[in-house]
Order: sequence, then structure tokens, then C-alpha cells
Amino acid sequence: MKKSALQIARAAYQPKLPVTLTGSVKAIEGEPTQSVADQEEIQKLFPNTYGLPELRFEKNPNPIVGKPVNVGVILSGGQAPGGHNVICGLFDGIKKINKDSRLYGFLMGPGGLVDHDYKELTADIIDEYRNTGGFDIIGSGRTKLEKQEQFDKGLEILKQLGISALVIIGGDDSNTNAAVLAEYYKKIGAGVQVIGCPKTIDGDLKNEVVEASFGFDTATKVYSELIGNIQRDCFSAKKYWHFIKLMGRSASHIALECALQTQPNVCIISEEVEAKNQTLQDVVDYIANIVAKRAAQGNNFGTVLIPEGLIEFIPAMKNLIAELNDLLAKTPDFAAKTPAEQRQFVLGNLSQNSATVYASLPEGVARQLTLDRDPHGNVQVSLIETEKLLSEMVGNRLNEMKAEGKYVGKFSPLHHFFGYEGRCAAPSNFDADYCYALGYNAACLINAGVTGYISSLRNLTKPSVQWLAGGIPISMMFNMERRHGEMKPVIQKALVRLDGTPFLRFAAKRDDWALSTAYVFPGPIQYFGPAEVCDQPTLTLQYEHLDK
Ligand code: FBP
Repeated sequence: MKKSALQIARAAYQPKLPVTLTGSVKAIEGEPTQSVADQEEIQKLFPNTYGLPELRFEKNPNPIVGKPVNVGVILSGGQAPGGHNVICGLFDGIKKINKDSRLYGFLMGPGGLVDHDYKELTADIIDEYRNTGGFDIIGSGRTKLEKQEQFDKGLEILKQLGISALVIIGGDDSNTNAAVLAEYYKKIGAGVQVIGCPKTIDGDLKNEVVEASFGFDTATKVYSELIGNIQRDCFSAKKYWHFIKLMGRSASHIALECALQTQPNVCIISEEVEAKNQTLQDVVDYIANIVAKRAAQGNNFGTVLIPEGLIEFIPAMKNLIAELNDLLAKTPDFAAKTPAEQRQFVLGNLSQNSATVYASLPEGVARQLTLDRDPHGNVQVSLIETEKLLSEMVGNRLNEMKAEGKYVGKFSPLHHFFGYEGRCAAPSNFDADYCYALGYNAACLINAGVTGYISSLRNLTKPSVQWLAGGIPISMMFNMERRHGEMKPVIQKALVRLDGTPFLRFAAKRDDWALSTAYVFPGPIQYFGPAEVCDQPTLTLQYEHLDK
């Protein structure tokens, strides 16, 4: 495959490991741990892997060559910049332990383990992928590893290939499943260690012990570059309002980080909307008032950032969606009705409140809510074009305000959705170093003989050589939550904290940004050049460190 000049130059970049991981490494055990909540129940579910100590790595003054180890690796879920470097770091780490170690990649996600679909990752393959974006080295998938039959089927191929450790690179659900698999293999004496690595652009796999998931840094920098470019265009032409939806499934970390970096006129934070029990109309009124105030200053342009998951955080919309899910599940002939009959049927069968909300939606969106359903019968909210929904409703509100004499201006909205543009970007220096170190550190955890741990690096606002390396028992991050009607042990998803410094800094500035046009233009990610341009971690990470 032809390579770009940047790809060629980037291939030569050697990620910087924490000093403790250079050379031989020894593991120091901390105190036994506990899960963040529901300790008794979780201990019962994980009798073999609960309560393990945190591990910290230090330089070993007496180097020893370890035994060769065969390791399997899986990429799970959505792409995130730096995944290839986790695999490269893991490869280099196990080769450092013993040059005869081997690495096998399971193809297209966890399904590859169950279906025995794999390839050996040799040095020539690995070298092609150093510091590149994407997950294409082995592909990724969303099959959930959660059933005993899958674990047993996977064990067959692990045994066949002599694999004694499996590294699962994934988000909160995949790491939860990694812990369940670790417990099962330990219980049956399978002789296979399972280690997790924290991945997701959404930034929602973080807590007291995991400072950040990889990919968030690069993805938010790509989106911020694009938002900055749009803002410069918008400031030049002075004629459009840009409604920009940003990926992130449910949490608003991506939208918040991009707002901190680019200072848009409006950014909606779903967690705040929910906490204030706001309606869709409240959100619309908030935006329309800013549009009107800017118009009064002669500024008929602006930018609005909208988190992908907003709809689910609006309490009245959440109720409406839940009612629609039930109603449509009970109405098998719904699809056979005409659009007009469907609308009548829905309006006639919802509760009073939900019917009012449904009737207030633009017809196209109302219809989307009754059409796109996933295999579990739920509305696929991420397919709903929230950016169009909001701009249409803002337009309607502005017309009312015009009639009331409260708005004079011109409102021309444009729409964007940024998500896939950032998930496979070439990793920033932060993500290149972080991912490589996570993989290398996972090899050290394998060498330490542990299972059910997540690879952990802390002190991430410092230069990478000063990062603290170690391992965290995954069960330490567990609490019990209801999933598909059953109580399950899961890693708590991190939502935006309204009392955290990233949100508070944004909230203190947003009124000023709304009216004063204080846009910042971050420009493209730089890989070579001064550290203040190339090596800055996200503002979210920097501000969160102020809270520690
Ligand atoms: P992960 O949580 O698996 O990392 O995926 C994150 C994400 O990019 C979300 O931001 C987005 O909602 C979703 O994946 C899109 O899923 P898909 O890749 O299946 O279209």
C-alpha cells in the first residue's frame, strides 16, 4: 500500500516509555482492594479474582530473562486512535521478556476468539502499523464475550496455540467481560491470564484509578480542529449558524473537551440537561435566545455543539422513548399502517405527557422515533439527527419571537456530525506514547503472572517518561447495575461531573463565549515541533488533575 509522507516519517517515531518500564521491571504489591460499591455481592461473583492488590512497577536492578510466552490480543468495539500502538507495545514487551515469545491477533473482535479466526503478528507485520491510526491490523467487532460456551470455545483455540495470556483492548463493557473471563479461566484452572486495556474515544472509561481511555485525546483534537475551521469560516462569512453533533454515545466528555478547546457560542451538556430536568423546549429556548441576542448585535452567525446522546438525557424524551418501545413491541402490524395512521395511532396510545412531547416534535423526527429500532426493539437514538431537530425547533421558536417583536435577524442553519472523522486518525504524540506504554505495560502484567487486571498508567499530565506504571484489578471498578432486566457487575460508566473542574471552567465562561465571539482555532494535530504544540494532553485531563 502506498504510504503518505507523514506515515513514513511517523513510522520512525519511537514512543517514549515511562522510565520504570525501560529495562527489567519488578512488580510491587499494594494493599488488597475492594470494589467501589456492592462489595459483598461482587466478592461472591468473583471468588478467585476479587480483592487482589494494586500493582506498581519499578525498575529491577537484577534483570532476569523470562520464559517465552504466547499471547493473544483482541480489539473490541469502536475504533480509537492508538489501538495499533497498544499491539506494537505488547509485541515489543513480550519480546523483551523473551525473544521467542509470540503474539496472535484474533480477527474482527471477540468473535475471532470464539470462531477461531486469528493470525500470528510477526515483526514485519507489526512494523507496518507503528504509530498509525485505525484497527485494521486485526479488525474489531462488537460481539460480547459473556457466555460460558464462548469462553470454552475460545479456550480450545488458546490451548491449541499454546496461548497463556489474552489481552482485551476495549471499553467499559469489554473490560467488564475481560474480568468475567479471567474469573472463569482461573476457576477452571485453564492457565490463561486475561488483561484489559482502556480504550474508547468517548472518554467514559475513567475513574479514581484509570485516568483516561486512549483515543479521546486524538479524536477530540481532530474534532476541535474541524470546529475551529468552521468557526473561522463562520466568522469570515458571518451568515450561518452551524449545528455540530459530536460522537460520544451517552456521556458529553467529547463535546465538553471540544468546547473548552474552541470556545463556541453554545455547547449543550447532556448531564446538565438531565440534572436540571430540562425539556427539549428549554434547550431550544436557550439556543434561540442566544441567536436573538447575537442578531441584536448584528451577528447572524454562530456555532452550537451538541453531544450525540442528548435525547436520552432529556427526561421527557426518555419517557416518550420508553413508551414508544413498549407500544411498538405490542403492535406487530405497526409497519403496515400508513404514516398518517401511524401518527394517529401513536398519539392515541401514549400517555398525555408523552403525546404532547411527541406532537411538539418536527414530523420527520417524530417518525424517526417510530422507525429505527435495534435488535432489542429499542429506538436507535444515535441515528436521530439531533442537530437538525434542534435547528428546526430553534427556527420555529425564532419565528414566534419575530412575531412577538423579540427577534430581528436572519437564521440560516447548517448541519454537521463529527465522529468517524476522528476515530482512526494517526494518534497524537500523547496517544502514541500512552497506547504503546499501555501495551508494553500489559506485557509486564503478563510477566508478573496476574489475571483480571487492567493495564494502568497514571500521572498522565506529566511527560510520559514520568508516568507511573502498574495494574489495577478490574473488579475494583465494579458496582452492580440493572442491565437488560438483570443485576450485573459492571464498570461504572463515567459521565461528565457537574462539580468537576472541566465543567465548572466551561460554565464560568459560556455566557461570555455566547455573545462575544471568542473562538479559538486549535489547528491540526502536530506530531513534530515544540512540546507546547505537540505534547499537550486534553484540557479535560489537565483540569481533572486539579481536582485530585
Ligand atoms: P466504543 O465505546 O466501543 O469505543 O465506541 C464508541 C463509539 O465511537 C461511540 O462514540 C459511537 O456512538 C459508537 O461507537 C458508534 O458505533 P459504530 O462504530 O458501531 O457505528
